[in-house]
Formats: sequence, structure tokens, C-alpha cells
Amino acid sequence: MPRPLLVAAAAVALAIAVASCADDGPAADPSLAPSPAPPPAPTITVAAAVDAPVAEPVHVQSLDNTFRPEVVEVTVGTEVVWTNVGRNDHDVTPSDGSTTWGVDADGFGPGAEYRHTFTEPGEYPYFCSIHGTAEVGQLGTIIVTAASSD
Ligand SMILES: [Cu+2]
Repeated sequence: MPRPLLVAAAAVALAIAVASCADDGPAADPSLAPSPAPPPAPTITVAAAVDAPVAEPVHVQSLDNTFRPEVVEVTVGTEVVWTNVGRNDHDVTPSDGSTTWGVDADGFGPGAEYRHTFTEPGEYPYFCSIHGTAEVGQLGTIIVTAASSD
């Protein structure tokens, strides 16, 4: 093999090697390297805001044979809890015939509890049908007022 050809071949090989070496530039460019994904933002769960502080329940005792206190005033959304602290069965019967609240004697024996939350302002008279009528005897009234704005 003539010597000049060998030198030329070596030069070509060297040129290829240099070119291929220079060609790997883009991969080495740090600006093109994929950046690690940012950590996900922490999820913060906030409890639903409550419009007004939750009022404590208001208690009415059923004695033999009165409701005490006989008249109770609460704001809308306040739970009323009747407790039969007597020795006899009683009931809570809405005087206007409403069936959306009240409890009969089967559910309101001695020691029993009945709870109701009034959602509309108004006067809610009631009685015990065992020991009274809507006009006389074991009577009570729940007066529900609009929620205070503070
Ligand atoms: Cu009664």
C-alpha cells in the first residue's frame, strides 16, 4: 500500500472521530437536560366555614305533668332536647297538627330523650296528649327567632 494513501485514511478517521466527539454537545448542554419535576404542592384541606357558631342544645324537661321550662326561646338551628325525667310516659304533640316534629309516648317513656332542630322562625306550641290538650294541661311552647347577625 502506498504510504500517502495510508496517511489520508488516518486523517479521515481522525476527522470522523473529532466530528463525532463534537457532535455530542447538545446532550451535554445542561440547559437542555430534563429538569426534575417540582414536588407536588401540599394539599391543605380546610374545614368548611361555618356561618355561625354552633349553639349548645336547649333542654326541656318533661315532669309529671308539666314541661319545664314551659316556654323556651331559641334561635334558628338550635337543637331542642326534651328529656322525660318523670315516672310516667309523656309525648310531645305539636298543637297545630304538624307531623314534622314531636314524639309519641312509645318513644318518650321515663328517661327517654327527644331532639328536634327548628329551621324556621316561629312559635311552636305543643302539648302532651296524655296529660293535656292544645289548650290546657301539660303544655309548652318553643319560640324560634331568626339567627343573630353577629
Ligand atoms: Cu304527659
